[in-house]
Amino acid sequence: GGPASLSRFRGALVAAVLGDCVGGEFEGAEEVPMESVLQHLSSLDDETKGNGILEYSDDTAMARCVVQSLLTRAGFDEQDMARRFAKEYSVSPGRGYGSGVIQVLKKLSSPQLNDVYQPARDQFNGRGSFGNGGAMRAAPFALAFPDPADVKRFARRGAMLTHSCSLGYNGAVLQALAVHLSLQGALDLPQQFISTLIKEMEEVEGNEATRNDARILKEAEKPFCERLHRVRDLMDRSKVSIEEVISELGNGIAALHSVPTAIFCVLHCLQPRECLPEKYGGLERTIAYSLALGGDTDTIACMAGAIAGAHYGIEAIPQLWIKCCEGAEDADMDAERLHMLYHQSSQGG
Ligand code: R7I
Ligand code: MG
Ligand code: MG
Repeated sequence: GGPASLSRFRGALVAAVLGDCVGGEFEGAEEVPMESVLQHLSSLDDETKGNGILEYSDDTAMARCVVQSLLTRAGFDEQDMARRFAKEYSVSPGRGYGSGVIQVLKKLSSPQLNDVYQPARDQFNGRGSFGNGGAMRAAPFALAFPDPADVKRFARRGAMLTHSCSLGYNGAVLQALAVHLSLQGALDLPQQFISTLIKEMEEVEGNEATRNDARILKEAEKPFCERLHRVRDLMDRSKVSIEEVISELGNGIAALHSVPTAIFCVLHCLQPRECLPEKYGGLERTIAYSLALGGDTDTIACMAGAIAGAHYGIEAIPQLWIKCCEGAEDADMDAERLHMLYHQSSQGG
């Protein structure tokens, strides 16, 4: 479809859920042989085995809260979103939440709370979390707001409800921007895509809060920019091993070690790759490759899935994969509603 077509919205939201559900199998594994990945994925295609449904984790649980809040409030409402996070956690605490963020979610359910951003600020001795929990649920912001300034602003504030460290919330901004660009068809020109992201993040990271956090955590002055330059270097190389990707970009639970990695997975899988089956299309390649990196596989596949799904559209997603994943059909319906909200806002202003 063309820029911001319904197919792209559906692809983004559904593939994010798939990445989370199929990625859960390998979360935390240090080494994941491609053979195991392909075996896992082909078991989804086997209808005779197919009564097992793969459950979604916190990544999708929180993204669903973001979606429902944006739709119900027809825009960003931090009180409403915070309430939904807290409620979701209290109803289903067993979705695999990060060990730190649980404290925030418990505090957010207190009726005495008057600043919904305060619990996040109290994390990790007042520095806030740099985990990827803000980024893993950032895609819906790109599907609700056509103006990139809104995408950045609201993705940041939505992430800050749990992640007040700039290395956490700037990861959410980067992920939302990547989905935004992909939705416009920007992945047709991969070099320009990565340059645009670098340019955007130069501005996003050009402030005192970022410099301060980066200094304390001993990172480059603009940590995400530096990682995106590494992504660009890896893109330009004809052969890259999984080990190199992991050592250059990471596969961990920090936003800095997973959002640029997810972006790389999408870029690397735009073309057929030797290590991946020929019958796979780009979307399937992206998911499979993300899982083969090991580490935080559900989250990296979820984020890569959202970006890739916005590029390839819903038609690229195997029907049988959708059937196996909890919440995938819901995501498809939500995507349609977000598509309407997005196009309403682009008319209204
Ligand atoms: O970021 P968060 O919501 O976790 C998301 C991850 C995804 O992989 C999900 O799929 C799920 O598995 O969890 O949760 P946080 O608890 O805020 O951060 C995750 C972890 O990152 C923490 O439990 C810490 O181990 C680490 N971390 C930090 N460690 C030291 N100092 C995050 N921030 C800090 C920090 O400032
Ligand atoms: Mg998870
Ligand atoms: Mg994870």
